[in-house]
Amino acid sequence: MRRNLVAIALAASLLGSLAAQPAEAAVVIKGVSTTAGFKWKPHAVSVAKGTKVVWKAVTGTHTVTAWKGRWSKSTTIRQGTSTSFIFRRIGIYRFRCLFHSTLVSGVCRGMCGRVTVG
Ligand SMILES: [Cu+2]
Repeated sequence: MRRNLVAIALAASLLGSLAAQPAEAAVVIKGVSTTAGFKWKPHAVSVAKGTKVVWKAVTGTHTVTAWKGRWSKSTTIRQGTSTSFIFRRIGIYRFRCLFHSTLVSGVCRGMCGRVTVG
């Protein structure tokens, strides 16, 4: 009986600490126009597990399209709108804009980016 009470108290404190966690911190990657064409700024970010990454189309219309890593996403964002993804697993995730990048022999050029989750 006493053991059960300890287990219940432990579970309650664990739940309490989970509930006290703040919402996932967000990292913002912006789709912008540069003299070298449209780019993601920053084009590479390193984040902790559980981080929400937000892509915002500041200038132009873009897609956030996964092309490498264990994830699936292809979302079009019109100027002024955004999309997001919460990265819950360690890994390297590459994305690109289908309108403003090329993918040739596994090399992305143009509007390409990378999220490293560690
Ligand atoms: Cu684009």
